[in-house]
Amino acid sequence: MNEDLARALEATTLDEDLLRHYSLTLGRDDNDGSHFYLYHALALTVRDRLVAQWRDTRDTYQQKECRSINYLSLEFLMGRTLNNALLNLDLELPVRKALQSWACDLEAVEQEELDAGLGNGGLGRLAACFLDSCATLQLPVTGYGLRYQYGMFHQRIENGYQVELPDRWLRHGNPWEIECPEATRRIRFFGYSESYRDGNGDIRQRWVDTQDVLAVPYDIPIPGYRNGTVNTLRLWASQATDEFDLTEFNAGSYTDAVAAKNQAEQITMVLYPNDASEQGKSLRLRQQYFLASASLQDVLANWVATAGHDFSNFAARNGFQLNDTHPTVAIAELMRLLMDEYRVGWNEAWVITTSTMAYTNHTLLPEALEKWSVNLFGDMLPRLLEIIHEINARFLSRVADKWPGDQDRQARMSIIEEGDEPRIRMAYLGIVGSHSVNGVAALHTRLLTRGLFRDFYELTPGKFNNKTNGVTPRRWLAHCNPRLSALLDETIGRQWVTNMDQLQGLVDYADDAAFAERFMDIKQANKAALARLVETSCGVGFSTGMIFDVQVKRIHEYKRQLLNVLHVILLYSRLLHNDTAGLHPRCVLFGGKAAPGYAMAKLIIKLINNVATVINRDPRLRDWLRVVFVPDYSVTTMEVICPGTDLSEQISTAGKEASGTGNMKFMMNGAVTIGTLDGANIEIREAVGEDNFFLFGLTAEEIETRRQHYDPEGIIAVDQGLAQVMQLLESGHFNLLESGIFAPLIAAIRNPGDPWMTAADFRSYVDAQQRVDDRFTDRAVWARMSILNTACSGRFSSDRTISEYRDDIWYADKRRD
Ligand code: 26W
Repeated sequence: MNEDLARALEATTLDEDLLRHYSLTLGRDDNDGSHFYLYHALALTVRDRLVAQWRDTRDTYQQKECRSINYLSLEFLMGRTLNNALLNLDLELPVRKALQSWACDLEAVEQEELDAGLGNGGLGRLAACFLDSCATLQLPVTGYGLRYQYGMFHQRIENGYQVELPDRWLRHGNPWEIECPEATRRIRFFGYSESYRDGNGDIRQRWVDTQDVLAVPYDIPIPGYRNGTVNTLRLWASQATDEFDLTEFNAGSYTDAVAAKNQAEQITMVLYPNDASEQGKSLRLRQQYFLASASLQDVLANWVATAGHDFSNFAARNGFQLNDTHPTVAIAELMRLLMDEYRVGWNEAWVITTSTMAYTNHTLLPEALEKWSVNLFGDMLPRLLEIIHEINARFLSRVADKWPGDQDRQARMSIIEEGDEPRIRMAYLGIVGSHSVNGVAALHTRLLTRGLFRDFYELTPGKFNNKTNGVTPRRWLAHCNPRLSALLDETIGRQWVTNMDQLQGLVDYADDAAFAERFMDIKQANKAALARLVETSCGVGFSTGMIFDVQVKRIHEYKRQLLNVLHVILLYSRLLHNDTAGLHPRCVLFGGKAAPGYAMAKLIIKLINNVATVINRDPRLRDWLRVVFVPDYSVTTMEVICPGTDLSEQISTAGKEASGTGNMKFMMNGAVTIGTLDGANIEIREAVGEDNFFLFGLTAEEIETRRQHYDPEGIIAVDQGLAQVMQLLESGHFNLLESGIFAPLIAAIRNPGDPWMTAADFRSYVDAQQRVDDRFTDRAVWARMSILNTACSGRFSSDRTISEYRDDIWYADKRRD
């Protein structure tokens, strides 16, 4: 960076810059003290400092000629930016000082920022954590996503039901983004593919008579932790072209023509709020192709600008990580661009594609596996369909070579699923077109290679690998839990922020009474902060002496919020009978959004709220049990929730949760997990030791065996507690004014075909909860477990995960096939 610029941006000029942005950039009176404009002025002040480092980072990467990785994702669940930027740039203290003269505290200013909620849940937040780790590890990784006008909907609860409200997060502008119109790309849709003879007499394909849309990039800086590196998140916005409506202009219908622009600008209007169920909507395919094509054109244009049309080194210098199947159309699009736009032959294009693409799978649920109707796909992307057919034909001949005559296997492995309505299996396209396929936790990867992707594993075992998820310790410990952070700094030094293995040093303090006391005081203060959030958002008082028992995540049957509710009802019933033997008082907190079209998930929310109402209004239970559903769960609310949690609920049916990442955030902040042997829970338990984890439930294998003769009626008949719970539910006790509304939930529990087997794990869950009460009652015992959870959470830093992507996938010398 040039020295004058560097000096100008030092923290000492912060006051002046803040005032300048407030009064000049934003044109406000410097004494009106608006928190809103102060937030904007502060964001611009901080952004100036990021921009300066941004250029340096680009120069450094260019000089080093390193391999650039492009992380393609339909979701980036970023949350707020200001707090994270202040932490990573080490600007918190100077900013606090600068704000003194405005008679305003930083926390109040931070509240002005709306979350960038451009994601549904785990997959989107993982992408955000990964960007933080890549910048911190100084890896040249660019995030590519969509600039949705409307992010994840806001949730309100009315009469216990979820109501969705639009999230117009850009309504006041976004001070963190920089528009780059000079890098606008043109995206084609519809039309048809034709062959023609080019100037050299070669027969080639071209895609003509298309309807085009422009992709305009907006860049957001991603700072590493105090290392001068600033990476980029590039989000594309759709914009109509001008010629788009030429014919209508000429016909004189000016207003109709302008109105028609809407169509094009629809593409990036809204994030699809479906977590784990695929709906086959054509607008969604348009989003996927729009992202894939714009991002690939961007990378190729940059390549051609320096290397010309020589692609021999392209794969050595570029890689793409596909976040689930959502952007896998990129595989066919890269083939098209190389062949049709840059005259590369099929074989060379295929080598380039397969050695640059890598695919991450995030779910085993069949309903989440994307399959696009061949008809719909062929209408919208005719040239890409041709390419996919060709990829498939060549692939199936490889399958035939390996297993001659095995027709079944060919049909099973075909990228095109045959049937009345043939469909493209996007996961298979992802596997065939990539050099690496990974799952997100050890169990998940094993289930992929033994189950869902078994045939592919048998064909190319070297492609498959595991990358257990992680979360960034900057946001999920240093920022969200400043009290604990300070204690860690004092006890083991500050290195842990970028080297989480250092937390192991806390093991020595697990039995140190004085340390435990301080650790627990911090938990107490964080519980008080969480109690304030609960009071403001739900009007229910949480007392910090009680166990804070928390389940926050998307609402889904497989995650079994229902099992948690059944336990709450059991406690309620015991308390009504004055049966308090061995019980410790509890506050049970739920939070999470249901996909708007997912009726069962919405009904689970209603049940939680109705049960909460009955319990919270009963004065006899006041000191024993409180239940809330915190509305509008988000990244920002999690930042208050996880530091104040004692017990982390990770209770999915074994084999269904690919990894989970909330489980890791809770663990870092000293919560103890009650959980099944599912996803990363298994690795969490291994890391912390079985004594410091409340295990229950059937294993993934046992679930599959039990399924064949699952008999919930039999289970209920012999389990008094469960019978009592079902009796209360079925009597209408929680829905006196709304007769019968919970019938579908009751039927699901009693159904021998219940895929989530809630009743099967009930008794084991209740027993584990009893062990929680026993342990919690002894403060020293709980403190020890809690400290050990933080101490052993190092493995779940996304820095560890990203180092593995770097070593095994992005910079592995040997490309796999
Ligand atoms: C096409 C509809 C759709 C939308 C989102 C299908 C599937 C998804 C995602 C795969 C759902 C998701 O977020 N999966 C979660 O990914 C996390 C990060 O790897 C894991 O920790 C969670 O276990 C997994 O459910």
